[in-house]
Amino acid sequence: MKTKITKLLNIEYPIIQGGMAWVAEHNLASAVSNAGGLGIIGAASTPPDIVREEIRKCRQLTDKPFGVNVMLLNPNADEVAKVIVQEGVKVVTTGAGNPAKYMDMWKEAGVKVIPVVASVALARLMERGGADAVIAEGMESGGHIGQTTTMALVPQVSDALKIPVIAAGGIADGRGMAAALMLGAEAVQMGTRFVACKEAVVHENYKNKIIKATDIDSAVTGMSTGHPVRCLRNKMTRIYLDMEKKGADFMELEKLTLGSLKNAVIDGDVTQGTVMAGQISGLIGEVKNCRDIIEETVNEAMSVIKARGDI
Ligand code: TUI
Repeated sequence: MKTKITKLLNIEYPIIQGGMAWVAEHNLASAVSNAGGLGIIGAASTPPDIVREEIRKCRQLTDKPFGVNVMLLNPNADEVAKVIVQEGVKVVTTGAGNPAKYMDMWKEAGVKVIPVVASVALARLMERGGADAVIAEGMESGGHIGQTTTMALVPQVSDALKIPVIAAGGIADGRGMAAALMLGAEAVQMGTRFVACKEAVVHENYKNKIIKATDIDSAVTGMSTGHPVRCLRNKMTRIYLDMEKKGADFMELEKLTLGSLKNAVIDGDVTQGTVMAGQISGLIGEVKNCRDIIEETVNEAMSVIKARGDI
């Protein structure tokens, strides 16, 4: 399966792994890259020196291309942006903001820049600023989200841009991948699917919560604060949504989730912790290894595209 994205990134399959906070470390990123996709180290709020170590450890485990995701709400983002250049990382994805101020530095260093966008307006701005591709992420995704669905966002961003578009949000198998390609995408990014994978260094309670989830088990917290975050329903989301309904202020709500993603991912507290995951969790029924996820997704995408061609 060759697309503009496999050529741009020099990868075998047009599948990119989401840069999930606490989850996307060197073991997962190298496993995805070794299986022919693009693995991503999620810098999230990791200290810059640890990001540097993660990059070096990833390099020891793979000689294939991999990238780093910069979460732009992170106060350390300026330093992480420089570490990427210093370490010679070839691909960067960004999330939760506008990466314009880093664009010149990255382009001069020959880094391929792929911002996550949740609107056509930001996608256009990124293309004008020199982005090599964009990831159009729908609100089906886990974690920090925009307001538009993948189904509506991807064709509108594809029409608006000349650079390739990668679809994200609600994709976990070959049918989702095929649909994304039909909407104009040249690749897909999957997050939740790679959380429930063997190589992800994630507490088994977290993986099991995804495996057991149904279609209606996610909720969006933080609509009132301007930081909407999709996660699986639990005691934390019930209390959070109740407090939001009663008009709790931002700082009060923040206290409830301080350190709560780490508590869920590392310590396995999936009751009071934050279990970020997308709406597609209900489709994920088994923990699989990265290679099987990638190969099954690509094979299924190709076979459904062929089968539907006969309609
Ligand atoms: O970034 C993500 N997903 C994330 S980041 C994250 S870490 C976090 N932890 C606790 C609370 C909040 C965040 C967890 N999940 N996805 C990429 C993404 N970017 N989705 C949506 C956007 C986005 C939204 C608006 C990008 C840009 C934007 O507008 C920026 C602007 O300034 O115009």
